[in-house]
Amino acid sequence: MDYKFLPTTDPQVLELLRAEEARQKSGLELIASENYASAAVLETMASVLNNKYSEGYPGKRYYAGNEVVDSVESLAIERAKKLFGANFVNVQALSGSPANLAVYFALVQPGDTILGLKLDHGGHLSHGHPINFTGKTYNFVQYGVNPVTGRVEMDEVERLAKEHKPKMIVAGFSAYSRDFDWVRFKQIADEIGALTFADIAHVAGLIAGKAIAGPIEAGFDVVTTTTHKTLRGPRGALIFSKDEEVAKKINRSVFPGLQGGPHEHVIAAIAVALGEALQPEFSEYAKKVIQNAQTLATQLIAKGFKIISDGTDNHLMVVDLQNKNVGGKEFTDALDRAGISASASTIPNDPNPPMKPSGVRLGTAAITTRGMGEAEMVKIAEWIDRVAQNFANEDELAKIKKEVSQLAVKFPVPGI
Ligand code: DSN
Repeated sequence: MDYKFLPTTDPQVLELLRAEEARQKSGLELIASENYASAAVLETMASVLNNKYSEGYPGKRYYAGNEVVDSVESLAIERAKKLFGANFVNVQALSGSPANLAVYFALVQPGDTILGLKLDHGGHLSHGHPINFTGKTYNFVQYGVNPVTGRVEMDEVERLAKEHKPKMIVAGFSAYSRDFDWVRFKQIADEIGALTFADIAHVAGLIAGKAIAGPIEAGFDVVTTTTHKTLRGPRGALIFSKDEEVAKKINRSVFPGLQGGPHEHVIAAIAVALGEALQPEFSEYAKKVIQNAQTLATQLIAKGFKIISDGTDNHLMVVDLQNKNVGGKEFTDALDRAGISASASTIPNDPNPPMKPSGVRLGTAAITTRGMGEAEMVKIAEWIDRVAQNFANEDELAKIKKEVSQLAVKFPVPGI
């Protein structure tokens, strides 16, 4: 990236930025929640919009001088509505957890019963984990995956819904590789009069690219997403609402309920990313992400890796490492030393504690952005297998790191 002012203003920070650029260029990014924003998105975040306070919403601000900001935020809203086919959207939540918090704050009361997916079965902390604000504030009942199939069973969700009569059903995940049956979730919720809330942070780009179905078309009341995972934008969030009444409550919940001034430089960058996602090439990207994940999963299974649910319908997979005699943390540390970034992950009903989980989560959103395809997935599976067999062999890890770097530099990182 071209830095015009940092060389003189702050060479110390510049040096760190250059080191991170080198790391991103020479390594392989398999962290399922990460991606590379385009140069245009990065450039927009570095704009003068950073200088502006704009509490309120377009046309109704508490500070002067927001004519341009109003247009920026309205553009982001219109593009988000168009891309996802949504009726209402809030673009101000700072990221995924704050967006989810805004939904709960708007629509349920402390102590209300909510149904959500368990963290170690692929859910998110903000879907009711006992150590999270959500688990401490609301009465979460948690559904999980079937221990044999590794999939969410809708009959079990229905049973729990009818038994516990939650006020809200949360559908969504951060480590689950199969399609969610949004339509059935909505049917179950309608039968008991529950609100439907979907968290599509991981798969928003795949839904936007029409590679998989989404909850908005299934009629969910409210849907949140981050904007930086498969959607490939800056770090931010969107909250979609079906009805005006819900949308008003969400807006009040975000501001003044939980946040002050929105980050309009990020909102402008969200508009840019949404503009990119509205282009036909983005659909191709979304499909390719899934193809790559499926190729990687097939290759790993052929090498004896056990993937939860035996495959993937999206960009990610959770690998159960118990038959490889290496823990998730040990393995991701070894992958890191071989130039491959991944995140350790719990597996359903993990016998080990969260700090020493038994699995690893892998994703293909970032490597697909770099233009990698089937041949690279085959190679990556080979390296992952070699790391598993040599996780304590520093010479072999260094050798793999060199090979990884030789391949990675052939695929440019956007924005660098
Ligand atoms: N940190 C994100 C992830 O890795 O899935 C979720 O918050």
